[in-house]
Amino acid sequence: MPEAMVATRASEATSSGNTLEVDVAVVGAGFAGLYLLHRLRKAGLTTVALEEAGDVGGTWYWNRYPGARCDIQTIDYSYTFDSDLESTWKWSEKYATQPEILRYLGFVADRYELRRDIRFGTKVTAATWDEVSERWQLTTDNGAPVSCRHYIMATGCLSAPKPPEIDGVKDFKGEVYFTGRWPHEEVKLAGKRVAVIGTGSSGIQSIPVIAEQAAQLTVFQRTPNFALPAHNGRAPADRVALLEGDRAAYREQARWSLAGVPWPQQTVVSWQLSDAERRERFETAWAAGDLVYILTQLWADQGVDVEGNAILADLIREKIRSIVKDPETAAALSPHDHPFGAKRPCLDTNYYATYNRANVTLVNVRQEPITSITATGIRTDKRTFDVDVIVFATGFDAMTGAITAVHPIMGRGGKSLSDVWAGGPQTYLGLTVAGFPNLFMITGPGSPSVLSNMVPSIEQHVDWVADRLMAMREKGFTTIEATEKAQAGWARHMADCSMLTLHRLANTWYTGANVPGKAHSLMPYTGGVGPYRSICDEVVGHGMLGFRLTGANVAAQCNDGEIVRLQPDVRLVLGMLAQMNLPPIESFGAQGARDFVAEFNKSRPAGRPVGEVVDGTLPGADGPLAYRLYRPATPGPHPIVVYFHGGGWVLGDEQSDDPLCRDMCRRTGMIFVSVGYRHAPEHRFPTAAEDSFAATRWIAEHAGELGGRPGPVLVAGWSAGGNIAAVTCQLARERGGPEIAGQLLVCPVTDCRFDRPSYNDNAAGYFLTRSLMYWFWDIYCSPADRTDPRASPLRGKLAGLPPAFVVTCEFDPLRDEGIAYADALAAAGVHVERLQASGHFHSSFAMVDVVITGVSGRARMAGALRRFAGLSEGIGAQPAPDVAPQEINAAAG
Ligand code: N01
Repeated sequence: MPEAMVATRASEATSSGNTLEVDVAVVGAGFAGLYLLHRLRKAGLTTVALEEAGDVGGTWYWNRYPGARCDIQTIDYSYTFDSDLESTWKWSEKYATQPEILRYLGFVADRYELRRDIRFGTKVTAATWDEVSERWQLTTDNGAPVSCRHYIMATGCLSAPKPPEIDGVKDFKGEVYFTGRWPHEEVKLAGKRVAVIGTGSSGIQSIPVIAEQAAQLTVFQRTPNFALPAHNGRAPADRVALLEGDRAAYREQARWSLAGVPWPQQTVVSWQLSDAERRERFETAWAAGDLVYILTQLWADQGVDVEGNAILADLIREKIRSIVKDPETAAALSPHDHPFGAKRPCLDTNYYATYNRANVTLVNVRQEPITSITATGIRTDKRTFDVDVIVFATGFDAMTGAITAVHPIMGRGGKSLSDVWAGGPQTYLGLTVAGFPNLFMITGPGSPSVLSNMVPSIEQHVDWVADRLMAMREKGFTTIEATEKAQAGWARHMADCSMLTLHRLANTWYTGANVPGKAHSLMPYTGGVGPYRSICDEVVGHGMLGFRLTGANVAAQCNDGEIVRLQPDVRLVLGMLAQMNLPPIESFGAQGARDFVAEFNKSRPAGRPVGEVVDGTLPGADGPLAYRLYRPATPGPHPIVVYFHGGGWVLGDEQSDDPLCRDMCRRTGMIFVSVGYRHAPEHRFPTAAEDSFAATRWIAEHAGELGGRPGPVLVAGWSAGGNIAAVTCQLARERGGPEIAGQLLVCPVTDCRFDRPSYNDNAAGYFLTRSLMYWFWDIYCSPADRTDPRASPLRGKLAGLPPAFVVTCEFDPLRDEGIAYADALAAAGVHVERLQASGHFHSSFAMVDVVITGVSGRARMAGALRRFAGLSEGIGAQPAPDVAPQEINAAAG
């Protein structure tokens, strides 16, 4: 049916006594509520929307403050479900004003005749799940109660204004306005003394406009925010051309992008660019006036790494200083307490320049706290400001407030949603909550919502929910409810995702920190719009994984489980590898596999800068061996870590784990010397082990010449390199040195047995396969030699070995032999520390800057190496700059 024809469908709600009976009740008539009404009507479900406001618009109905605009380009901030609608409506500006967006939503409501199913001026006062009828019973403050099979909160994320939390508001005799509840009639500010409290998006948009009207404007700022010039005007020709060139492709790209706007994934990292190149990229972004662009397109590490982020933050602060004439005011306006993007940045028109006006004063509330509001104005602990008008731009009880603050929602067993969420929101997919059957949320906590372009996210949610309701009806199911297990799995996945970005490092409304007493948790999903969409699709593909479905005349269905067990970035990497459909590495033969790996490594991000990289050769057991030395930028001499690369004794060389060696050199503040030991099949067992032992001895004896600290060395290795590191420790103990202070074994090969569960559980699909391991073993070592401790160190004598840090990954065939080695070392009295990395695969920690969630693990490895080296609190023992202290502690616990 053409979308426009849906309007003609009759709404067939029935009444039972005084109660309106519908299939679905929706709260809210903003972007989400309107599209829901349309989709559900199209599906033939009777629906009513209950809306507190007097008309459609949702957030755009209430937020009418001066200067209110959208800050995602409006061509992207539009419905996409009906191409006719898209071609009928033309936006007049790059960033539409609030009145224009409200007109658009009114136009949509008219076009699909949605108002006839909306009860305006109606607040739901309670929603209760009735176990007997399996329906939600709603009471309202206006009109008949409503009984519905499904209840959908389309209440938005930012619709419950936060109380100002400042004493004395009631005493103020002047005018008081809240940006989130701005009056519909004209507010006259001309000639008045106005105070604005708050410098988030609402404050930053309204301050320049208010400054032009008011006689005097005083801005009370608690936390400075990053703001970028919008450069509003007509929509940029290049974006419009892209959209109009292939509208369907443009929209589809947005749906699978990270932020819901079709920009490509940036791959160049900050340290690959010169200062001049970074500045040029920044100036382009500053001139573009596009939040999503600057947040995603400058360099790949800006949103995930504090150092990459700090470069950008410095450039923005430089801009602030160049615009604001008074240096003290410029300093007060410059944010230093959060990474750029971790708190919602703003888009402005003349915001910073406004502080050059003679009638504008900035009050830094951090230095001069507001103590009270009096009858005549605002008092700080230093001064009193008499004003005629106070504007509160103090924000919202975000995400959860929009749902729990609206009315009590009582689920199964009379449990209230507010109680269930007292410790922070728990959801499955951000769409549903265990214990609350047939309740859905659109853009709820746990969905990408506010970290995305809201409109495509809303469309995805609505489509997913509407499709589920239709599928349930077809199969005769009447209830749907998330399981506790699925919900707990989603919480874990959310926590994993929170490590991807820097949002966790700031106190913001994303984390609930803006509301006193609110539980602290990062509420929006940080894994991205496209990945989220694919997860929702997978839930369906796996037979509604994590949902229990029941119906009177059909057998109940519950495919319980967790939808994502991999770390989010591991999932992406493995998904990309699966799409490449590569032949098994072992099918290339040894040289072919080496060529393949060399080629593959070219596409990975470059390693980070260290103080110095030196290539050289050292005498091995049987001729010279190449090595690569990584020296920290800090003054030496540094302890030395002898490193052995991975590659199954067949592949790789002293340079092939370059990003990992650089990263660990930076984190530990130690020299890493990566040894180019010889490989099979040209040099089979025990060459790799003997070369590595000889190299370690030589490095220990020549530590001073290498610029290292004389004395014991440490060893480290990944995969087969972990095997070699473990063997080197055993040989050093047996052969009278060198002295080794500690060993770091990352996913090591420790034994020639293949019957441990991880060899079966993770036999295929996680890059390192069982058959590839068989191949490596066959090339390296004859079956007769495999039980030699130089091949299987688990079979060696373990007492008296240096302290060890053993890393194992959940989705690795080698997981259990690594754990077995750690167990055996501990049983032999060796000091052992472990990291059993859940959701990670064999290559997680080696894929530096691709698997971002490996950061905290590498920080722990570095901390262990420093301790083993006897170093006092230092780089590694302190939280790495990109890991919050509580995460280190949690990980260590
Ligand atoms: O709210 P906010 P907002 N004393 O929470 C300060 C979206 N939006 O309405 O940072 C003194 O960001 C508070 O200080 P601090 C957008 O997603 C979009 O501006 O908590 N100050 C902060 O400065 C945005 O992020 C558009 O220390 C107090 C400010 O008030 C979200 O809505 C436009 C205080 C609140 O900032 C919320 O924005 C507008 C107190 N007691 C909004 N309490 C678009 O353009 C709070 N503050 C699409």
